[in-house]
Amino acid sequence: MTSDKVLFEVTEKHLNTGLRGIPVGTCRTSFVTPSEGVHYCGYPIAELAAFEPEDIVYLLFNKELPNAQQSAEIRQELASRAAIPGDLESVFKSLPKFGHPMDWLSVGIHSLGMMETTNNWKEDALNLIARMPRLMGLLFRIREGREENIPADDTSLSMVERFIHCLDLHNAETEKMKQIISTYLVLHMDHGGGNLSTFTGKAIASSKATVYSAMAGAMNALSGPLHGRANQSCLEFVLKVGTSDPAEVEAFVRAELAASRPIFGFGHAVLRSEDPRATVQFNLGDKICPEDENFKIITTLREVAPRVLSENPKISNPHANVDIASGALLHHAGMTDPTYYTTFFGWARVAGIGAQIVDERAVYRDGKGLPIYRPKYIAEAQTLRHVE
Ligand code: AMX
Repeated sequence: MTSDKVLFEVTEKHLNTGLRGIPVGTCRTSFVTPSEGVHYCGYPIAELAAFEPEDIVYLLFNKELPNAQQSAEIRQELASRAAIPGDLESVFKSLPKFGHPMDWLSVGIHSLGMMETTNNWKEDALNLIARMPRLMGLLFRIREGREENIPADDTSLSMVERFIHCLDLHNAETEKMKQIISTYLVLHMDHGGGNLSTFTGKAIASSKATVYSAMAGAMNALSGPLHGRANQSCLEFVLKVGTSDPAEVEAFVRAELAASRPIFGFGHAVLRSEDPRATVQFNLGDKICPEDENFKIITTLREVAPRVLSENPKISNPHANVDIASGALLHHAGMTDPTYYTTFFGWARVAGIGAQIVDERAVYRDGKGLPIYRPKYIAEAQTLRHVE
């Protein structure tokens, strides 16, 4: 894009608003619309939900869905890159167990970068994606103190199966867990170019820091309660509701609003209807765990909260967002500690952020990449007083 067409007129009122709504670039992997939510490479997310995560990695990097042979090849390729080139277990064993799992995730990714970088954007991005299942499995096991007898990685398995294999949970319903985590990963892999973690990752990479440094920074951005950690807060909220009785849920929602507390899992900055990613997860829950207590609570919330929130005309979207259902499903799958939930979000986003970093560093400007990010800040009066 090289024309002089005016896309947006920046006025003083746009300053100090966190770049909200100000166009800064283009995105080749995804966009979000108010009615259908996120689209990956042109496909509405609802059409992609049943694909395997490996196929969506292929889509984000190649901008087209794989055929059967390409699908087999990307699986093979990711498996061939999966071996962790150093002793990540020792790094994790040295971390404070009370540290938040997102901090562990960031340290883990940084550590992988210290163990090996190829200085090729795409190679590093794909290597990191391939190593995430093992990193996640080790993170869970070691932080929870289950450090002994960790099974060796089995690269004949899919990415999600490798994570579950590393957890080695006896009696767990692994088929359900696989379905829930696979769907979760596909739904969360990308969300346009300007969300904070993606933007942060691309900005760091623009200095030609490594994919690993950029991704660790992106994960730090994702860890905040206003960004990725909302999914942790959401399940904590559902546990606090504690009942699926519609009248009691309505009383709870009204009391939260009266106390100026948010109704987690509802509302969105862009969407103006229920997030299709929530719809997909509700449909999955209806199929695999309709009697789960938390699933019953969120099903009642889905009926009650939009009606109550609609009474406030300020609220642009009273409908369910992606975070309403993911926690209840992960909880059902045996992941009962919500402090880990954002790490799944981070795991998924490594694919989208990785693909966007590759585009910005190795595709745009005929392969030269974007220049280093440098938005303009305007000096305030007091900073100028000595030069006037
Ligand atoms: N509960 C209570 N108040 C809400 C609300 C909710 N679910 N959704 C919006 N509001 C309030 C806002 O706080 C804002 O109040 P203010 O004018 O006093 O600041 C007003 O309604 C207008 O907000 P908006 O334009 O409709 O939404 P927004 O873009 O400012 O915020 C969001 C979007 C998601 C932060 C907000 O809806 C919210 O806080 N939801 C609850 C928390 C939550 O579920 N977060 C996960 C978001 C996941 C995602 O998909 N991004």
